[in-house]
Amino acid sequence: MRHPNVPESLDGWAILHRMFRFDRRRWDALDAPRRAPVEREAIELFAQLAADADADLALAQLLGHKGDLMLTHYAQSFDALGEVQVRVDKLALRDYLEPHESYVSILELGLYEHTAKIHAELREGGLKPHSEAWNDAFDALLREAREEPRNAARLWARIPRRRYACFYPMNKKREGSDNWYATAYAERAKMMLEHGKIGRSYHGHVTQVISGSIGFDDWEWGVDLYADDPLVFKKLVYAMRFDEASARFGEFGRFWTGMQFSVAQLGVFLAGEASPALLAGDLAAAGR
Ligand code: 76R
Repeated sequence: MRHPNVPESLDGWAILHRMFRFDRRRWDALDAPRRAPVEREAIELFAQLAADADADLALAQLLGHKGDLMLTHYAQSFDALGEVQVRVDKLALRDYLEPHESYVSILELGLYEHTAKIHAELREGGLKPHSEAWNDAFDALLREAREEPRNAARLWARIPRRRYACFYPMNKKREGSDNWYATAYAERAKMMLEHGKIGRSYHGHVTQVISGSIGFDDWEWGVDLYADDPLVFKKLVYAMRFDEASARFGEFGRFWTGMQFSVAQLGVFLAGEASPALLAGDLAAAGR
């Protein structure tokens, strides 16, 4: 199970992003008494998911033609995500929401340094690599890391309630001398350390959620960024382009950018007469 080239990770929420097109013309053509129950039913489900201790849901109005509404779902397992997907699909509102894109991933905390340290400790402890005792010791150390309160809090953190959201998938390149997967562990670990340093200089200004999607979806990672000012995305992502891990190895998919809003504001989004807001209650619940 433990491959010497693979950095261990701690894994948390199963995540599903869904980007929909909203058929505003058809919605607008409905008269108010027909819109009301459709809206009420959707708000009820969304509010329930957003309040669930074992799940979370966030809504964002997307900018541009790549979709109008993004749902971000967190659940405890793929099975639970499947249930949530179907519950959303059974909403009457789905007659007006056309699926356009989606992304499946699992929240991860990368453990490059930790894994290297564990390797060294185990070697010093005289354990034979890949022996049963070696694997057991590895499991124990990872269990410890998982239970560390700071890590546990991040693995199961709620979706950050900050006004602006940006999502994009990415790969690490596999081309000639720029092949991430043919690069020595120690060198990758050094680049990730450097990456973390650049990232940390944005601490507080941005909340990033990295999720792994190798084996699940078309790209290798999903990157979610949340901030109170969209300019932070531009500055951070630009700075990261100079980081070796991105400059040499980063390959990016499409970017989705938009404004998060509260479930209670769904009616405002559907009516399209004002900008749906992220309400003070949601900001307070997220400790902001
Ligand atoms: O989790 C941590 O805070 C520890 C350090 C850290 C890891 C392990 C970290 C910190 N990241 C890690 C892993 Mn990151 N990150 C990205 C992108 O646009 C680009 O060029 C890349 C997209 C951004 C903007 C970003 C921001 N990070 C990863 C991984 C997994 C790679 C692997 O395992 O090989 C990817 C794909 C990735 C991509 N990163 C940070 C940030 C920020 C802002 C931080 C600091 C967080 C903070 O301390 O507040």
